[in-house]
Amino acid sequence: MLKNAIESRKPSGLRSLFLVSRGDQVEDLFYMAKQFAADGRIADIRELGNGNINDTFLVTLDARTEKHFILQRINTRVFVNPELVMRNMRVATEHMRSRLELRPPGKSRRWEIPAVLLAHDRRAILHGPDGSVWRGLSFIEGCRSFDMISDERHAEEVGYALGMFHTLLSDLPPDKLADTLEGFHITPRYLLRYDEVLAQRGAPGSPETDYCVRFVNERSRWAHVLEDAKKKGSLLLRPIHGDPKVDNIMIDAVTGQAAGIVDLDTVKPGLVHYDIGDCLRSGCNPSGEETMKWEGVVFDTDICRAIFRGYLADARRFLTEDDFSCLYDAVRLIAFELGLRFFTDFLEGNIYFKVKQPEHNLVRALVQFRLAESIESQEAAIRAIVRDVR
Ligand code: GN1
Ligand code: MG
Repeated sequence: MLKNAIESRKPSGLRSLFLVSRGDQVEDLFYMAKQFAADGRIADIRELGNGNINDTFLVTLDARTEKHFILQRINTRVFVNPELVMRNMRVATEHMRSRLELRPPGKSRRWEIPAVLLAHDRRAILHGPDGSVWRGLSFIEGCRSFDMISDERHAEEVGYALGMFHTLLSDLPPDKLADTLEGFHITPRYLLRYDEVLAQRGAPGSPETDYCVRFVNERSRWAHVLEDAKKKGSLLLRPIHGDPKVDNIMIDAVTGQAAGIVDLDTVKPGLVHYDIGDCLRSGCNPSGEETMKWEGVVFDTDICRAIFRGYLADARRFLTEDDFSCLYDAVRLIAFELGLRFFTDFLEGNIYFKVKQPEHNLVRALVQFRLAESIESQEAAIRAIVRDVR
């Protein structure tokens, strides 16, 4: 895996461009990075985070001033219309920026919105020679993100960040955003796909896959809960983030406060419940979603309370009675849904999520199902938290 492109650069200097090779894909990272650098100079490029879809790099422009930006190769098998993704990103970020400007000066805490960078040719998307699709985004300086929540203060900041994000977009009509990923978070659609894949390919018989099949079967009727509420009109479409997991929340390294939320690919119309569920399922699992020890996975209700406390500080202003009544189901559902997506991808031969080994998606599914089970076993406690904090 590429960690530091400069370190592995050929010392001979004969090759002016660094080539990263992944399978038969050869990309010119430096060339792409230079398209977004004002004076064309790049000090360093490192792989950043562990996203399951896109490839993300942190580019250092000048080692002395530590100025960075983000370079990303967009996965066009998932985001088939990257132009539309960028358009949504522009609409959402411009709206949030104009809302931020209305805040009274001086009194507010730091909040940064990632900006889309234009390349030298003024385009927001560049195509590599092999058809790969690239973009540049601003980096929120002086911040870190974490795969797991460390304590209740961190949890409250994670919740605050999502509440801030929803609040800033709460007056953007959702139809100003395109649906860039059809079916995303529509659990019944994932169930249909799962049924098809299972019928076509079957599941390799093992205690783990048997557990997964049983787990999905026992919950397939209930899994319509949010879509049914949407159809009835009790839950409304709003602009959502789509992927507000813990490592997308940027924490200021000095103050420890949340300073922004990144990864705006899945900003689109949806239910805020998908976001709240995703934030809680990723934040309240102290083992992390990549643990191999899936049997020990539990949902931490202290962290859950702290995330809700942070989230509702702002968001309670726009949530309705019906919104509150579906929060427990949202938490349970998004853990179930992600497990279902991982399990389906495992059965299908790992074509959607990046994997490090063939059973990676199976283990990830087991983690999420175990988490969903832990959520179910603490239903009364989670409902009580929602009652207490609202
Ligand atoms: C994917 O690539 P990443 O990590 O930002 C996925 C999310 C999942 C997440 C699980 C577009 O996000 O929905 O919750 O993995 N994104 C997409 O880690 O499918
Ligand atoms: Mg993402």
